Amino acid sequence: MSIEYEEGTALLVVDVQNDFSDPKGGLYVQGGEEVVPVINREIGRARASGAPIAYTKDWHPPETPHFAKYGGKWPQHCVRETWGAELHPDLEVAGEVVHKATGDEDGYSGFSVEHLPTGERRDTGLERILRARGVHTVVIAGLATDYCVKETALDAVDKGFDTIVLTDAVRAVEVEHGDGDRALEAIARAGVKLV
Ligand code: VGL
Ligand code: ZN
Repeated sequence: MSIEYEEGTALLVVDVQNDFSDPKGGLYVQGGEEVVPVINREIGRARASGAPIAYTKDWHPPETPHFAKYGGKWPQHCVRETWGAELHPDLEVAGEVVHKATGDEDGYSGFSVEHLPTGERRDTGLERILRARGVHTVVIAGLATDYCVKETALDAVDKGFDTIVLTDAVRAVEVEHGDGDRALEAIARAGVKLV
C-alpha cells in the first residue's frame, strides 16, 4: 500500500545522517543505507503532490551528557558540523531541516528534547513548521526505529497528528535484539498506523 499525499499530509524524514546510515558512521544502524532509495521514492511522491517535507538532524555538541563519555548512553555521533552529522549524500533534500539536541540535551523526538541540567522540555520548532503548513497527518521514515522514529511518532500522536510510519523506510539500532519490533508494536498500540 502506498500513501496518498492529500492536502494536510507531510513527510517527515528522521535523522538520515552519515553516522547512522554509513557503515563507517559513529552509530551505524544495520541496513541504514538501504532506506535512502526507499525514502527518495517517497520524497518524489510527496513532491509530486505538493506535500511538505521536513527533515530532522541529530545535532550534538562535541561534549554532551547524551554521550557515554559524559554520562550518557551513546558513542559519539552526529556532532554538529562534522561529516557524521551530514545527511546521507544520496538523500534528496527538498524541505526544511530541523536540528535537535543541539545543547546539553537528551531525548529522541524530532519535536522536543529534554535539557538535562534543568529537566526542561525544549521545543525544536518542528510542530510550528507543520502547523504553519496546515498539516494534520505525518508520514514518518528514517532512523532509528527504536529511538528517534519511535519517539517522534509517539510525540506526533500526542500532539494530535494522524501518524503513519513506513515500515520499509526505517531501520533499528537494536541495542537489544528485538528492540525494533518492540518499538513498532509500542507505536502501533499508541495509535500509529504502520504501512
Ligand atoms: C538516535 C540514538 C542516539 C536516533 C539519536 O536518531 O534514533 N539514536 N541519538
Ligand atoms: Zn543522538
